[in-house]
Amino acid sequence: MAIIEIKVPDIGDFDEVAVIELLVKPGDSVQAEQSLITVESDKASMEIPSSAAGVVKELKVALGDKVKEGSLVLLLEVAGAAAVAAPATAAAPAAAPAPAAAAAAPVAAAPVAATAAVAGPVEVRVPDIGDFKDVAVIEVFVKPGDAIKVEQSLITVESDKASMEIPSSHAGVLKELKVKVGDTVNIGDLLAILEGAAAPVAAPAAAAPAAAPAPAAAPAVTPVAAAAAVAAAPAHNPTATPALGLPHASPSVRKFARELGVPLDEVKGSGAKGRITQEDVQAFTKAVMAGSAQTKAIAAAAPKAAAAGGGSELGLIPWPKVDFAKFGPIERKELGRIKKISGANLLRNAVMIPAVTNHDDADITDLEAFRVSTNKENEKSGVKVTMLAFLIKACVAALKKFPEFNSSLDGDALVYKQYYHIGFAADTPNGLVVPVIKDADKKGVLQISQEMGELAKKARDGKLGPADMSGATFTISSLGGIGGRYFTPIINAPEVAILGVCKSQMEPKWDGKAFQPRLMLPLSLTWDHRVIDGAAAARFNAFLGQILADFRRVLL
Ligand code: CAO
Repeated sequence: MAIIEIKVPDIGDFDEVAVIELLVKPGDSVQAEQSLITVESDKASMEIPSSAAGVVKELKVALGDKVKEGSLVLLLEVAGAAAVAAPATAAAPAAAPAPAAAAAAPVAAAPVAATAAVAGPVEVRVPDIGDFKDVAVIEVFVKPGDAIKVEQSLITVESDKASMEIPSSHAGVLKELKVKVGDTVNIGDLLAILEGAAAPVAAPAAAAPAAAPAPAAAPAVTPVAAAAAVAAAPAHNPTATPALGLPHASPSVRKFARELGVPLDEVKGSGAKGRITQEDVQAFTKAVMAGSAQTKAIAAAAPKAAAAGGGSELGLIPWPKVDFAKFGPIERKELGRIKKISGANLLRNAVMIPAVTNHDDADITDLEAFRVSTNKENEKSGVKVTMLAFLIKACVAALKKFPEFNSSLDGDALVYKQYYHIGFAADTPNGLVVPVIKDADKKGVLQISQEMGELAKKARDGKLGPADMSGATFTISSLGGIGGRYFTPIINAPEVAILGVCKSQMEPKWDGKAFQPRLMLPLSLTWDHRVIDGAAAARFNAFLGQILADFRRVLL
C-alpha cells in the first residue's frame, strides 16, 4: 500500500475554477477514471477523475475552494503497483490530457473575427470539440426568430465527463434550428441557420477576449480543453442566475435527473448559489412519488398529447428497478416481436385515450340455439358458425345506428367512416394480433365465420400480412371461449371503441312471474370519452343486447 496525490490535471485555460461538488469522501473506494469532484467555471462544469484506483485517504479540497491545474485534490491509498505509476498520471488523468488550451480556445472564437456579421443565410456548425464523439444535446437556449449575438450560447452538449455550451460563430436572426434535445452531435454538424445580419459585430476583440491568436487549423481538443474553448465566449454572467433559466447542476446531477425523468428546471437547488445537488433531485422525486408535488410535465401532458396527436412525454417517474434474483431464482426471456410492437401501441392507447368501460349482459339463449342448429345443418359444409360472427354482424348494426362509434378523431374533427371493417383480437403463440374482416356489412354470418376461421389460422401460423390487419373501424376482443366475466379492453387507436366479450353463462332471469334459465353474454364496451359520452355508450350496449336477443332486428 502506498499513498499518492491526486491533482487537478491540465484543464485548459481555466485559470481558477470553483469546487462545486465533492463526489467522494474519505474511506470510499474509487476506480481509475471515477469522478472525484466537480469544478465549474462561468461556462462549463467538469468532473475531475481519479488517475488511479484506491481508497480515499484524505480530501484536500472543500466546497467553494478555488483550484487550478496542479492543485491537490486528495490523497489516495493505492496498491503497490499502482503506486509506482500513479504520480506520473495523477497530474494529467486520462480523461483530460489536454493539448495547449490556447489552441483550443480559438476554435469557437476563430470564425468570429472573420464572419461575425452576416447578410444572407449562414450555417452555424459544431466547432472542434476535441475527441468528444456523439455528444448529447441536453439544452437548447434559442428558438427560430431569436436575434442571436456572436458567441451567444445556442445549445449545451454533454459527454459523460463534461458539459459545454456551444456558441454561435455569427450574429443574425435564427432562421432554422437543426438540433433538438436528445440529438447527438459531432464536430461539423449543422446546428442552425442564421439570416439577415443584425447590427455589425461591435468588436471582434470582445467576441474572443481570452483567446490567444488562432492557429489556422485548430487541433483536436480534449473534453476539458473543449470546455475551455467554450469558456472563451464572453456573453454570460458567471455564476449568478443561469442564462436563459438554465438550472445550475453538474453533469453527473444532470445525468442523474435525466435518468429519473426529473425536469431540472422545476427542482429548487439547495447548493451554493442555488446549485441543484443530487439530494435535491432525490427529494423532488420522493415528493412527486408521495403525491405532494407534481411536475409541470405531468400536469400538462394530457392536453399536450392530445394537441400534438403524437406521443408526447409524460414526465413520469422511472420504472422501478428490482433485482428479482435477490428474492428467488429467475429466468430472463426477451419479449417477442409482436409483444414489443403491440406493447408500445397498447401503452400509447392506454395513456392517451380517456377511456371508459360500460358492462352489460345480452340474452343470447335463442341465438345460441339458432347457432347450434345452424351448425348441425351445415355440418357437411365444414364451416362452423361462431358466436363471434354473430357479434360482428350485430356490431355492424349498432355502428350504423351510432355512427360516432365507427369514427376516428382527427385533430378537432371527427372522421365518420362509411365502411364497416371489424377487427377481432386473436390469441396466437407469439402474442396478440388483430386481423380484420373487411366490409362486414356486406357479408353474411356464414361468410364472416369462414373468413374468421381462415384469418385466425393465418394468425396462429404467423402468416398475416399488413393488409389483413389494417383498416379496422371497430374491434371485438372475445375471451368467450376461455372464460371470465368482464374485462376492460384497450381501444385500438385510431378507433374510438372496442367491445370485450366474455363467456356466456346460464343465469336465472325474472320474467315477471318466475325465474327462467337464460344464457347471458357479458359485454364490456370501452369507448373514447372525447368522442362518445356515457349515455351513447349505454344506448349502444342496450341496442346490441336487443339485437343479440332477437337477431331479426338486424333486418330492421
Ligand atoms: N361464451 C361461451 N362460449 C363461447 C363464447 C362465449 N362468448 N365464445 C366462444 N365460445 C365457445 C365456442 O362456441 C367454442 O365452443 P365449441 O368448441 O364447443 O364450439 C369455444 O368457445 C372455442 O371458441 P373459439 O375461441 O375457438 O372461437 P371464437 O370464434 O369464439 O374465437 C378467436 C376465435 C380467434 C377470437 C379466438 O380463438 C381467440 O383467439 N380468442 C382470444 C382473443 C383474445 O386474446 N382477446 C383478448 C385481447 S386483450 O388481451
